[in-house]
Amino acid sequence: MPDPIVAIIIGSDSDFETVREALPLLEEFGVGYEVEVASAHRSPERLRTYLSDARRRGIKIIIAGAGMAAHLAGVAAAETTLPVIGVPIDSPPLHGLDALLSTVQMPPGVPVATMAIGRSGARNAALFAARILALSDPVLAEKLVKFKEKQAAEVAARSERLKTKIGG
Ligand code: RP5
Repeated sequence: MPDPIVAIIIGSDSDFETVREALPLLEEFGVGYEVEVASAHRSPERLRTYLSDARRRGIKIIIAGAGMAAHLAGVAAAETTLPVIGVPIDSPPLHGLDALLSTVQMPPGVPVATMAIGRSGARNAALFAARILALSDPVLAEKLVKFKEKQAAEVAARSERLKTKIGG
């Protein structure tokens, strides 16, 4: 695997089932990543220490996934100047609406690019990270063009399959 340039931090190992959706996409694009559990609430010192040398270690983008009163992405954006992409995790009992509002409603001056709740958000976080990195990586930019083409072809194939199924 290439050296990590995307750091995926999660508030709990219970968040991993959701954010793992990002991993195959990052691998498909050849983007190195690392995964770290560090909670803004339960282990603030550990989180601060991890973030303090992230840029020096070569990390370019942080994806932060957390549930409930999710402050992980916001704290990451407060502690670094790296771009932070937030993924609200759909934990019970509010199924992610709590995490969405906690992640998206940042005060002016501390930006978090907030994705959709749950697995869709995790996938889009990987794609969004790849788009940022592709600004200075033409090979990656070409991979993103191919990805879009493949995705569009899949929609057409699904349409054909559906027509065959319903005889339309
Ligand atoms: C948040 O609390 C975590 O991000 C997780 O989504 C949620 C529940 O954590 P666990 O009780 O499963 O460790 O901090």
